[in-house]
Amino acid sequence: LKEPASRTITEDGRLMLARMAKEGIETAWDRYEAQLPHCGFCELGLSCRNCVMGPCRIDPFGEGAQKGVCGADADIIVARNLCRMIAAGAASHSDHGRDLLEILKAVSEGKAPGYTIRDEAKLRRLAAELGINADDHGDLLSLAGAVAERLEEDFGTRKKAVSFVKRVPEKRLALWQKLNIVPRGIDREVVEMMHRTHMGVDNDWKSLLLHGLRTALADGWGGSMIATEISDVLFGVPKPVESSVNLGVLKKDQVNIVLHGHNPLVSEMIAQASQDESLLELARKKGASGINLAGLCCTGNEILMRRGIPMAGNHLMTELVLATGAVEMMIVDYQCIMPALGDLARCYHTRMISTSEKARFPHMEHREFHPEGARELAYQLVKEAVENFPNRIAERVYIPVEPVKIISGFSVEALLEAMGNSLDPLLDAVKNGLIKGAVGVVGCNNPRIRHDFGHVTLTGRLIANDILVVDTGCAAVAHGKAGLKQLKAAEKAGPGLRKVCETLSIPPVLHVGSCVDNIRILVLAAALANSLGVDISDLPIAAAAPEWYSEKAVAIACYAVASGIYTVLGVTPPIMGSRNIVGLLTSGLKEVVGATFAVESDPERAADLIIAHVNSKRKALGLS
Ligand code: SF4
Ligand code: WCC
Ligand code: FE2
Repeated sequence: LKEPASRTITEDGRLMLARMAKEGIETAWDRYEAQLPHCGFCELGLSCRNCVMGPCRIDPFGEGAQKGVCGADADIIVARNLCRMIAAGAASHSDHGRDLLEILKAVSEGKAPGYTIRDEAKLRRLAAELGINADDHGDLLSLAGAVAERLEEDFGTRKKAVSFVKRVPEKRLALWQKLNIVPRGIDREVVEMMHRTHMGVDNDWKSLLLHGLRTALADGWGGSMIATEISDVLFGVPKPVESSVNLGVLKKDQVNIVLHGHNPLVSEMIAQASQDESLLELARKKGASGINLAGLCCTGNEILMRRGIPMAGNHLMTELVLATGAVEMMIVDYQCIMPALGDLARCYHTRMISTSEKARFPHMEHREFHPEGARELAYQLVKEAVENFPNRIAERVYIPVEPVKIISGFSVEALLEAMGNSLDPLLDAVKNGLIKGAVGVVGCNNPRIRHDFGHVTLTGRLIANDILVVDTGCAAVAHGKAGLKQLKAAEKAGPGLRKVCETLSIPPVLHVGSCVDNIRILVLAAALANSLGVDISDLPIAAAAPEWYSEKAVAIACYAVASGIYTVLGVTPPIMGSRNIVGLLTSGLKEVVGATFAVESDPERAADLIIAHVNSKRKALGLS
């Protein structure tokens, strides 16, 4: 029985793990340990199963086989494997973006009752940016249809570049043009990557990796950007909002519905239904004092950012939430939903509902959402959750902590508004050294790293050194639980950052959203670079993913670096089998795209790397 404190730094996590161990309920940590030791070939990226002449493995010690059956060496195999991870990550974010466009299209055709254009101003800004003349469209719905169609074209093969490369600073775009890595079509780059990595196609590790960057850029400046922008149109641009986080957001006396996954399409409908007076009345009849929604992972981030719906936890907390015994229903869409959840829920009264045509899970009930019937289905599901309340076994309910308060909702638009609709206050603070720089701390949890330790330690060090932190995804939840998203967290910041936070009434760690919302950081970085007339790689900024696990995180890290942002990974990607590739990614890329990766599992040392990087960029800009 592993000591819970060695697995997580969080109080709710520790208490719940202890309880689950006592009840003999298995978690991701237990399954992780059952997998040890990991396969060394796979960890180094040296195994290939791209065809059935293999699988093949390269001996890292140089004694056994140095080539696969086809003749691929370590460099080719490592590059192909990494590139396929990028393609899968880019595909995931981008397919999520496409689903939003389909809803926007359905709204414009009147085929999605319940959904609407909640942010007309943003739709009009986007239309203008895309060169769509609003005067050609009599009404808003027709304009929405035109925007959806224009962005749907970004997925195809007929364009020279995806629409949002317009936002890329001039120098950066010129660099991409020179390298021939301007993303053309989102699907095109992903498909081309699958093609190139087939046996007998691209066997130059450098050319593979360059297309890897292009594929990642098709995500960052394509699919993810579409996902965020269209979510803002459909559900509103986030504004600062107060909420709370950790297992304590579940309520003993209410019907608890937990929303997990990534796409706000389902959760927004559930949020509407949960306010229905007849359902609230039904809840009271069943003995509950209300209907309480809570989020997990990025679906949680989406509804937290826009509606202030509390957040129950991040990736490694998703099983632990069920073990509270207080969840009437968990509704999932897709991505980062462990297939273990359905089985675990069978120990409790919890109903588990999957909703996406493309995502099914063992021991879940499949209730598919489509735009036409989404509102009715949401109503029905909330009703069934309420009806499940009397089945809760009161003696098994365990909600071990009180929630922690947070402030969320810092879209770029909201940040600008807080600064009087100008970037100047931020630029001035950077110039006069009150703020040394800014870092995006993002990404997942991973049982290889003590849960939330990487995020909280790194971020604590950064803000203490007057570096503003913006966060997304599961990192944001970790920071929230650690109290870093409150105004009083400014006390933990260095004197300069503290002053800025107090002047603007913002916390030192700003929540900018879900994982697709990492593009908000790109948009902000591009705007800062443009107003200084420099490239993104000249800014005193960086990114870090201290506890990443997913293919999506690889795509994000690659588009960050290709956009000129130095990125520190806390978990080693499977590339160590190729000295050439490690060299390129951690140093050679500097000459190519003006930024590199670093791998550092110790968050204290990661902080040192980032602080040194920020200071060197300041010096180059002539700032002290
Ligand atoms: Fe082996 Fe080459 Fe086939 Fe990979 S592609 S499994 S290295 S033969
Ligand atoms: Ni984004 Fe990582 Fe969380 Fe999943 S929800 S676990 S990709 S950070
Ligand atoms: Fe996510």
